Amino acid sequence: MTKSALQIARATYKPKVPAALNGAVKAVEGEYTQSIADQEDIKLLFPNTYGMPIITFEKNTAKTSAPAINVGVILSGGQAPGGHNVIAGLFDGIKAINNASRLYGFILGPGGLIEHKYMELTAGVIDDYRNTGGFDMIGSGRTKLETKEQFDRGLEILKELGITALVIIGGDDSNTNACVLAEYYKAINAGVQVIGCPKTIDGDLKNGQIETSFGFDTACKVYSEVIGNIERDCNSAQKYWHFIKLMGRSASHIALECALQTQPNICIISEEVEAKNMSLDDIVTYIATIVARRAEDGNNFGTVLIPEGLIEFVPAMKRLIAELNDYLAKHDTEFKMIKKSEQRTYIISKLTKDNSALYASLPEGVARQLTLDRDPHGNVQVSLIETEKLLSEMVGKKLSAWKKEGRYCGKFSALHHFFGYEGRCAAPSNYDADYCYSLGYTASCLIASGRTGYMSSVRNTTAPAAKWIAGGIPVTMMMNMEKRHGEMKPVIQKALVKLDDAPFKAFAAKRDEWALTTAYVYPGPIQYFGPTEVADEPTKTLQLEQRK
Ligand code: FBP
Repeated sequence: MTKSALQIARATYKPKVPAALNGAVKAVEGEYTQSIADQEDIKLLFPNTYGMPIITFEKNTAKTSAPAINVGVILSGGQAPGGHNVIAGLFDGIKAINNASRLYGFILGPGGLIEHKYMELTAGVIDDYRNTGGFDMIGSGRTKLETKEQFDRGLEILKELGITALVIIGGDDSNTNACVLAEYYKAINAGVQVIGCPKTIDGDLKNGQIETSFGFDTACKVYSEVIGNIERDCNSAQKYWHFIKLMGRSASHIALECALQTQPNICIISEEVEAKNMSLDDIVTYIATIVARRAEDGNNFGTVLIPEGLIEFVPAMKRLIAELNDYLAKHDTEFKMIKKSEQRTYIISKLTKDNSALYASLPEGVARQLTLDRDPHGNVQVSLIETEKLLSEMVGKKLSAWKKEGRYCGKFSALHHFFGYEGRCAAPSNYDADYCYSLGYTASCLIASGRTGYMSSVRNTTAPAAKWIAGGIPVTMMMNMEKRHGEMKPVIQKALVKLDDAPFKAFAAKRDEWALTTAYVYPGPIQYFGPTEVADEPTKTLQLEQRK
């Protein structure tokens, strides 16, 4: 495999870890825990793994020895920078416990466990992937591990390979399922511990105990670099409005962090749109007003950041989508018989008054997407909707109307971008390389101390790495009951942007100024070497959240 000069240099990077992880550790038990809500229900569902204490690892001065262990590892869900370092940390950790320990990777996600597809991860394999982006060492997948049949089938291969601990690296759903698996294996005395690790670029797996999910730092830095480049281009030519959609599923953490890093003219935050009950027209008017005011100053250019999940947070759109889902589920055959050119008129005639009017106001392309692209559950795949084009088209229309009324006298020319996949497999920043390696190493410590149903946790990460705190959080502690597909289920609560938290407040305090002045910041590419303030800086989100 040919490697770039950076890859070769980067392979030698030794991730920084919490001081306690340099040598033998002891597990210190903290307070016994409760779930964040619905305690009685969750206790009933997790009789063997509920209420366990928080664990912190401290230096152990006593000499320790432990038998060799075989451990399995799974990468679950979307790629996030640093996954390979979690595996490297886990590998080094179990080897430090006993050099005869072995690590197996299940191929292409949880499906590999069910289908018994695996490979042994030896030092040779691991060394090739240290500090690299991607999940290609073993691949990832979105199969949900949730049924007893899957758990039993998985247990067959775990037994065959002598694996007594499984580490699942995933987001909120995968960690919820990891906890269900931990509970099940404990209940049947299977002799397999299950440990989770918080992964997702979306940044929505965080709470009082988990500071951030890995990958968020690198992905935001990659997007911010490119947004900064676009801003500079935009300010150089002064002729385009750039509409940039950013990945992140429902939550707007990525858009918010990128806004804090690059100071665009506009950034829409979905959670605020919902809280203020804003309509699509309100959002369009907000953007058009800023375009018009900048035009008055002779600035016919700008940048707009749009979170991927926005549409779902516009209450009126939510209602329209719900009615469309319902209607099309019941009248699918009839709808498919209608000529393409007449489908729009057909839908307009079938919806209730408000939804019909909203549907009629949507640009052709978006209206079609709302009726065509459905997932296996019959729902519109909102992430496929080109919100950036929808908004710019509607803003364009509004500005034309304002022009006729003499309220606007500028030029509006829009360009569109969607950044998502570009950042998910980037080589991890120093923060993610260190954080991920520490999470993996900590997972090995949790295994060695006999824990199951825990998520690996590394805290205090805005301090220098030596001061980071490694430990474990019982997954049940992060759970509450939520309705999923019509049924109440125990799940880890997804963290959306909170409007009363420091990151949003910092953005809200500045956005009017950024809208009218051109206050762009150009973060530049991620630096892997160099002064610590350049190479090791955590996200603005984390810094603001932890600034007491
Ligand atoms: P995870 O939540 O599994 O980490 O995935 C995050 C994500 O990148 C979202 O931001 C995005 O909406 C989704 O995955 C895209 O999914 P896919 O990789 O299946 O296209």
